[in-house]
Amino acid sequence: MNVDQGIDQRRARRLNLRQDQKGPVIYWMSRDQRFQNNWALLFACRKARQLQQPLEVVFTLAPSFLGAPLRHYDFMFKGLAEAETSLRNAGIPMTVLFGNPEETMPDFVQKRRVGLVVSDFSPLKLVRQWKRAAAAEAPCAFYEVDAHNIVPCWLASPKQEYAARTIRPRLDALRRSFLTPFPEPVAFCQPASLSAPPVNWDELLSLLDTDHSVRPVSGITPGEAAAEQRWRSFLAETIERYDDYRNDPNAGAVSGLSPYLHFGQISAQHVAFEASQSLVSQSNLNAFIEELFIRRELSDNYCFYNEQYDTFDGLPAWAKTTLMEHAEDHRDYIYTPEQFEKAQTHDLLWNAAQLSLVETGLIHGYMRMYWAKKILEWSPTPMAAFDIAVMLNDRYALDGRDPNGYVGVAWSIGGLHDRPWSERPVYGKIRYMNASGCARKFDVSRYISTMNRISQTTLF
Ligand code: FO1
Repeated sequence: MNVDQGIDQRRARRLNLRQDQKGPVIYWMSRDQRFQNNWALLFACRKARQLQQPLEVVFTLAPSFLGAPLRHYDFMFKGLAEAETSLRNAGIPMTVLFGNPEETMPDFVQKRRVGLVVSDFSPLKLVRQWKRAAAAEAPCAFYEVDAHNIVPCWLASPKQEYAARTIRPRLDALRRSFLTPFPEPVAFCQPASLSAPPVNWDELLSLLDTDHSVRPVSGITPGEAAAEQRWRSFLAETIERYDDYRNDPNAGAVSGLSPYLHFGQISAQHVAFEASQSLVSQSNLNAFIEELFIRRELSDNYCFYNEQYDTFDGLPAWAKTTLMEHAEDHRDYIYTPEQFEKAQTHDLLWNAAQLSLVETGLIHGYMRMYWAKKILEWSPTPMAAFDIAVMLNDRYALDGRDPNGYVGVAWSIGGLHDRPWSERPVYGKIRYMNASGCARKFDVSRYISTMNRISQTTLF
């Protein structure tokens, strides 16, 4: 295993076959928007030291991104501003390029005579297209470093995995060599010229083509420091209740890290490593690592190997077959996307889940499954259900537009990574959930009144 200064070389792969050139080293930050515990930044820094070149960070801001509304840019920009400050304090300037990344990045590489580019890793096809175009045009070397997963996605498996049980042995086999602490961010390479003024985030916000009707959320503080704070309090006060209470949305027993993980404001590896070194009981550690490591990396695996991850067509064949066999079944209720969006169904529990999405940008993991399955039950077709669930999740959930979100919808509506269950109307053999099932697990009326109270407060 070739570990060079604490960085396992298997974390990086080449996106073109050109050599490193003489010129500044660029970390093209996209998914992992943080200073600490960032393999892509550490790899770029080591390269800069080797080549005796300055290191710069570039963020390419697209005019729009899969329909992301103001809520997400507000959260992301506050996190990026914090990362910019941390980088500046380490002598590393950060530049934001506004426009289509397929054009702005190649243009930057040319103009600045860049020596080599290091990008982080996202399996989303839009981001992969940006990098494919930029790497093809770049006259210099282009590396991709998976700073998001503990085991680099392309190493975990060479193909789409069927379920957690098939990827788990592969991830477990590599866990020992990849679930490590991070090398200290030693004094970063020679400070570059920090003459550039700080990024004007407010001006950038005004340039975006984004829907301002989905307002910023108030209940969660963005950024790397707040993410770490959230993690520390979860580890100190809550993780011991995780296994027993994680499916109870009233219990507040989940980490609340998913928006921070989505924007890369905290490292999953850092969280998993600290958890495994802590005194937490084995059952709680196993349950937490299953979600944070196995399930999350299974989601990246799905999106990486299945380009139809965001559509009904990407679903397993058995699931599409059974859902289509029941596509004509009678539906007791049918709602339009607007009725779903405005939480105007007959089901108070479902409406409460939708209200939590709209008002807080968060929905409890167990409730997201119930929420998506009822969209299947009350939509005219399974294809429509899939699209409505993805649209609402991406529009309101802070962790939307994320592999975890696409896989969550595909699991709930399309049996992805699940198995066939006993056949029933509309669902076919897709696993069924209902309100009485929820009532067996938690106090439904308490959840409903909590969410209604939240929506009252934020409405006025
Ligand atoms: N990443 C970028 O590199 N540029 C963007 O303009 C950008 C916008 C954006 C908006 C909403 C959102 O949820 C994520 C966004 N990302 C952006 C983050 C990044 O692309 C993430 O890697 C993926 O969303 C998740 O893999």
